[in-house]
Amino acid sequence: SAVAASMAIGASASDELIKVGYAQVGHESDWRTANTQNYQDVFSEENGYELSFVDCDNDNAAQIEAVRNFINQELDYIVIAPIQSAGWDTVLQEAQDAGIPVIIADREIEASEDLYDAWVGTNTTNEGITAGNWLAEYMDGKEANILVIEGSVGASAALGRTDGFNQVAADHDEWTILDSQSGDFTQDGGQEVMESFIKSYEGKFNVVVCQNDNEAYGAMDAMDAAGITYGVDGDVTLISFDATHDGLQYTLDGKINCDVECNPIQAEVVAGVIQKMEAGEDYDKTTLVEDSAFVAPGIESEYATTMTEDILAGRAY
Ligand code: GZL
Repeated sequence: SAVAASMAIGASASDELIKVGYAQVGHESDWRTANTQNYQDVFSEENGYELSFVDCDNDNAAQIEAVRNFINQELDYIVIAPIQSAGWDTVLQEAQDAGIPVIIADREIEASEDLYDAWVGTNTTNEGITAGNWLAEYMDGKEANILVIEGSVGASAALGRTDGFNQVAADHDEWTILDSQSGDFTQDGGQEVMESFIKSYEGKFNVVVCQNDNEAYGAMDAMDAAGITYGVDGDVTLISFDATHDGLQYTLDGKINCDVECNPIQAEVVAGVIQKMEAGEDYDKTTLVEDSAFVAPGIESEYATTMTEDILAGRAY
């Protein structure tokens, strides 16, 4: 069941503290670690919050259970970063019946908008489109035989990136997507899928798309072990998502050709919505957290910024 690290921060006079529950996806990636740290920094006692944080360990049933527990604890607000897009209607109705506002964060859900009060996150379909547009610019009409390591099955971040990239691929007859499998947004998953891809497609692929940086690290290990070169000086063009610190270091080093950003620093925005709810003020139902993209030195692009040491030094995560 869930790693219920219920860290109720703020013991003193907790009735003055705003009680917020955060049902977090898990601890699958560097992105997730940065997102968790951001929430723990923002929803601190000195900022007036008592945070109940549950790491749901990428387990959908456990996440639903965590939300039910927040309802039973009669928290003031519930924030959910949904592992899966589907299956939320029932527990969201329970939260609504209990009069507890719900903010969906990071990823999207398929439930009716009436069942939650606000959404804060990124547009992962646009991230997929950015990756596709960059590849089209970079390949400049050359043939691309593409392998895709997808994120967690059923996660909107994976569904969106796949959908966006495929929208662009549909315009390129010279592209073939040889295979597409889930690496579950983890480094081990990326390595296992890449090892399997190499067995089936060695010598037949020249592009690998990893739907997050940790999968890319695993894919790089697998390609290293097989003597396959990648990056700006390699045989394989490597695209990743998240633009975490290590991902951008690899991009700066030319090992990752293009890293599409997905910003995990979202807690301030969520706190802003909660403060407006507290004050009875109007708030935005939807807040999009902006993304960009980065490419290796030597690559000029209309869709991405060329990495420099200064950019890396200035990154928040
Ligand atoms: C994206 C986020 C994804 C990251 C992965 O918004 O949900 O989940 O891309 C993380 O690193 O696992």
